[in-house]
Amino acid sequence: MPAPPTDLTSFSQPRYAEVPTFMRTPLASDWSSVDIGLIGVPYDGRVTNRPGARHGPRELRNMSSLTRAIHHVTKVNPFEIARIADLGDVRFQRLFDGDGALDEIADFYARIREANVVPLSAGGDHTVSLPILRGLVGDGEAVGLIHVDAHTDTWDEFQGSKYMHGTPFRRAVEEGLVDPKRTIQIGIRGPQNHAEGWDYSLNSGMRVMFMEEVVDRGIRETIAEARRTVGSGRTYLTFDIDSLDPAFAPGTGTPEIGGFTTREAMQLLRGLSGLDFIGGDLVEVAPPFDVGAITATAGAGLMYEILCLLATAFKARPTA
Ligand SMILES: [Mn+2]
Repeated sequence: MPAPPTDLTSFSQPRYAEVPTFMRTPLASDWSSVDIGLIGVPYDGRVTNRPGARHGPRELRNMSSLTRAIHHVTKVNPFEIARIADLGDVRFQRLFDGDGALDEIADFYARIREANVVPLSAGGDHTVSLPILRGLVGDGEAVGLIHVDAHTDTWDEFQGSKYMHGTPFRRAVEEGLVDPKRTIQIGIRGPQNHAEGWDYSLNSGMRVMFMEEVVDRGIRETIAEARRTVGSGRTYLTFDIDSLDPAFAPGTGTPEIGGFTTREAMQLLRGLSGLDFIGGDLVEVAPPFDVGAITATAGAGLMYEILCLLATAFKARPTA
């Protein structure tokens, strides 16, 4: 019997073959030989509208089988720069136990930080970014944040809960994980029933670029504004797939018309190269509402763009 292939990044087997890990990277249980970890966070217990993002990681893994190595614009090959592996999913044992699932996510990412692994995560609903930041930042200095989304996700609460997918970045500021003055929210749009999310973002010092400003000034100036806002310090990147227009990402819980094209999103992400990213996530892909894997295909492609950013930042670090 032939031995199973151990080096799928060399594309030794057709891309539709074998078990679909993220981007066909090896599945690693030993994190000591991993620089960048691809991680699934299959949790969607805190959504206000359509659930389904719990199925995001599996479908993103599937569509990411199409990933190739060398970026066609920057010529960056993240797989040459860093040791990249699929670390599997965050495991849950307290899924229905209060905030147990969020604690389990935070514990997982605290171990990721201890292991010196740079995480690229696939949600899950946007709630998961809060426990990811808790684990990753811990008691350390607040990080900068680039947040691409249709919504600010800075509500105070919903139905009496402080922890749901409309609140993570308000909590992250309150908990000292994120520096609001080094935070930019890009692509915000759509009506709200209360202005409190927008108000909180602006009053806390975040730079909020509503979609109209992005359209008026263009992607290049949006990039410049993002780079200016976060500066040279440690920064986290969070990308909500509902920042894309529903034409490009129908499979999501809270679709909002008037969003980015996939090409604009790629250009935007590419323009952030060279910033000191400590990790990133792509959230809110909900396969039950997807059509012909449009959303998962976009999500997998954007994860590759983010991977290139993380690998470039990793390479620039003195410890790399
Ligand atoms: Mn969001």
